[in-house]
Formats: sequence, C-alpha cells, structure tokens
Amino acid sequence: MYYLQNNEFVERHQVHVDLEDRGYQFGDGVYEVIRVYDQKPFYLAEHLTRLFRSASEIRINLSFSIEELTKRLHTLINKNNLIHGNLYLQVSRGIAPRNHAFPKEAKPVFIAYTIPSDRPIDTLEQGVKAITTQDIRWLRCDIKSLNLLGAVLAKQEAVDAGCSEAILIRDQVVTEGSSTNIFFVKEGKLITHPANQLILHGITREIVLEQAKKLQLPIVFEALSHSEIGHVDECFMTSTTMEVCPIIQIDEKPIGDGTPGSLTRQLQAAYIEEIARLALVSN
Ligand code: PSZ
Repeated sequence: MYYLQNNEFVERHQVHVDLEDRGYQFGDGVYEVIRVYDQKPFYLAEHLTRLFRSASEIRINLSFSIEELTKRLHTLINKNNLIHGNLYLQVSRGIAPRNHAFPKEAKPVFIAYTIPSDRPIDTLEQGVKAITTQDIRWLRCDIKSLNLLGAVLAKQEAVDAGCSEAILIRDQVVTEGSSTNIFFVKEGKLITHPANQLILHGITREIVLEQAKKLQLPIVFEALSHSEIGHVDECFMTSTTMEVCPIIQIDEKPIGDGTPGSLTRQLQAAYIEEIARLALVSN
C-alpha cells in the first residue's frame, strides 16, 4: 500500500507526521474524501476544486495544480489496485514552532491515501435513525476544515443514542448532518438548507439537486425549522460515502410511515444510475 506524501509515493512506515505539524496541533488545515468506484474517482474535479477553495479560504497556497494532483491521484489508485473505496486527502499549513499566527517559512504538508470499502448497500436499503442536537460548530462550515470537534461530539451523541447521524440545529432550524447534508420532502417538494457559510456545499448534494431538476421536482432552498421535522413526509442524508441514504426515524419518532420514502427511492435510483454511468459497478 502506497501513501502520497507531498510529491512522493512512500510506504506506511515511511509516512512522517511531525510533532509540530499545525494540522496536528491546531487542526490548521483542510481535507477531502473522494469515493472510488471501479477504480474511477467519482466527481474528482469537483472535490479537488473544493479542496483548493477550502485551502485558499484559510490562506494556504498549494504548490501544485489541480491537473498535477489529478495525475498523482490516478497513479496512487493504480499503484494500490484500489477497486472500490475512498481516497482521503489532507493539507496542513506546515511545520513550525507552536504559535497561533501563521509561520513565515512553513510549507504546506500534503498527504493522500486510499481505503478499500464497499458501498453500504444494506444501510442504503433500510435507512437509518437520527437524533437532533445543537450545532455548536464555527461559522465557516463551508470550509472543509480539519477541525471536526463539533461534528465528532454530535456524531458520538447519535451513536450513544443507537443512531447513525446527528441532525444539527442552529437558531431553531436544521443546518445539516454531522457528516452529511440533509434533505426533507414535504407535499412533493424537496427542502434543503441553502449553500451558505453554515453548511458544507456537498458534492453529493449538488449531484442530487441536478437529478431532482431533471425529474422536475420542486426544490426549496430553505432551512427547515426544528418543530417542522415531525410534519415532513420523507427525509434523507447525502454524502460521498453514504450516497443518498434514507432517514426513517428522528428523535425516536418515525418519518412518514417509518420506511424509506418514494421520492427518496427515486433519487437513490438516479444516483446509482449516475455511478453506473461514470463507473461500472453492480449494485
Ligand atoms: O466517510 C464518511 O463518513 C464521510 S466522507 C464525506 C463525509 C463523510 N461527509 C462530508 C460532509 C460533511 O462533513 C458535512 C459536515 N456536510 C456534508 C457532507 C457531505 O459532503 P459530500 O457530499 O461532498 O461528501
């Protein structure tokens, strides 16, 4: 198994994380997770564009181009014979004696590696349970920052309650999930939070919105109030690894009849078609 550290392909024992790496000490960096289906990275250009944007928003200048990185990631997938799995990328501001302000000399540290994994087909079929909890994260959730404490604490709360996801509530409205974007269906309309600084602009969310447009589903870009959750017909979450996953229960109460909704199923099917169009996976 190979790891890409800066420009070099190295083995696991050769990967070096410095004590004074700002990613390690401050969470001062950004990352991406990309799904690989049948050896092909899915929507790679969109993920790399987001990585470069996240880096630029926190004033990290990358020394390579999207084109160069694309080539190296394809090489990494080939070297590791990755068929289905995830590609993890992270960039930290670099290594320097601990001090909050940006170091003058530090060069960004880049790492990429692959993790084999299958599609979560049973979960996608059955759907998952969720809880709601306060969104205690910072106000730039559009940056895919290495600082994940708000998400980690929310996800653990969900797991402690026997659930898979925590739906985050800020100022009495739903923003997104701890690691997913959230959609609701009510009276035939698709409702999701607008893409502003309070949510991550999910690549999966964007693909689903494109497909919803093609299916001519009405889309409402509004934050659903917490108190409205009990009155929706369907709910689902989207992410790179969870794709389009039904949410069948929130805070112990069933959504609709407590089984995956029909529009959710339609959008799931459209998403699987998109995977099949760009890769060739059986499902
Ligand atoms: O492996 C996992 O569980 C993954 S891989 C990517 C995610 C989870 N989540 C990304 C994410 C997120 O962290 C937040 C806060 N909101 C939305 C998403 C979905 O973004 P995309 O669709 O780009 O993966």
